[in-house]
Amino acid sequence: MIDSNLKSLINMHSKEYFISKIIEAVLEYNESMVQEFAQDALDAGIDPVFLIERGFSVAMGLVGEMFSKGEIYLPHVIASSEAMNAGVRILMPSQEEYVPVNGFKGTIMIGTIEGDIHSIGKDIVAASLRIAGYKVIDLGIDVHVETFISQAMKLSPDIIATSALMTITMINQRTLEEKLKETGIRDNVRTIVGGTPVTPEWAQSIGADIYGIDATDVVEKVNDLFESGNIRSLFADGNLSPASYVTESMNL
Ligand code: B12
Repeated sequence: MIDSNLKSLINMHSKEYFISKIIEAVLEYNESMVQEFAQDALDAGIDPVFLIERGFSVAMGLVGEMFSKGEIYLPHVIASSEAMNAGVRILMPSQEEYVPVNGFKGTIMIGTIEGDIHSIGKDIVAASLRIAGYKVIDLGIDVHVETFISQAMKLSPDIIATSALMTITMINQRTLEEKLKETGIRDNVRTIVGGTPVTPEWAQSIGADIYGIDATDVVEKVNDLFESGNIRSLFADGNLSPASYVTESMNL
């Protein structure tokens, strides 16, 4: 029988092995290799959120740096993000066929904020939240503040999460906070903000409830929120139909 120290040593090494292989395969834009290693890592019992954060996210961070330095070009960014998405699909049961045994822990509406088309970080956060047991309604990129408001009123998420990758688009996270207040639904929903230029100070200054630095951080904070029972729902008002709750992930 393998003693527990040896077991954790083996697990640690296989984790490092799979992480390095996943990063390598994404950097080589090799979708089938990415999928193969993602499946093998899952079979070896490695936590999918760990694989996303330490594997896919790190790989895409490297791609971002190389792109910024002019070492690679847009087609390479697209090819590596397609390889990442292929791997993430292996880790993540598709929302259509997947309902956790005990039901979803909650519903999170996510999108890249108005004016901003960066999708990679948002996709990583959305995938991690799905794997963690949340129903994720992904509104896509360049999501107008008005769309967040109208979809929130229709679909009653517990949380609205926005991604901003540019300083000029962060401003729209503030506009969203203001519009949520104006429309009278701010008290019934929690907000999360993230993305490279976003800071805890920014989150606090605009009145967002949570700042998330990355996918692991946001999953931890959202779990804490739900476990503490400190969550408000639009249903509490009794003026929104739970029937609207069944809509699946969407790309507008
Ligand atoms: C790839 C990329 C692109 C790709 C995007 C492809 C895609 N499908 O997303 C393309 C080429 C299309 C692009 C376009 C542009 N880009 Co660009 N892009 C990048 C780049 C190189 C990488 C971003 C990335 O994907 N990183 C990898 C992911 C994994 O990291 P991430 O996004 O930070 O996400 C993590 C965290 O931030 C966090 N997170 C992210 N979202 C959320 C949300 C929530 C709720 C939470 C909790 C956490 C969270 O968790 C994620 C996982 O850990 C960055 C530079 C860089 N090195 O960051 C520039 C960058 C963001 N781009 C920039 C610019 C200016 C542009 C353009 C305006 C360029 C142009 N002149 O046309 C356009 C944007 C047009 C528009 N209207 O949006 C600037 C922004 C500058 C600024 N601070 O304002 C940057 C910083 C480059 C630079 N140094 O100038 N870009």
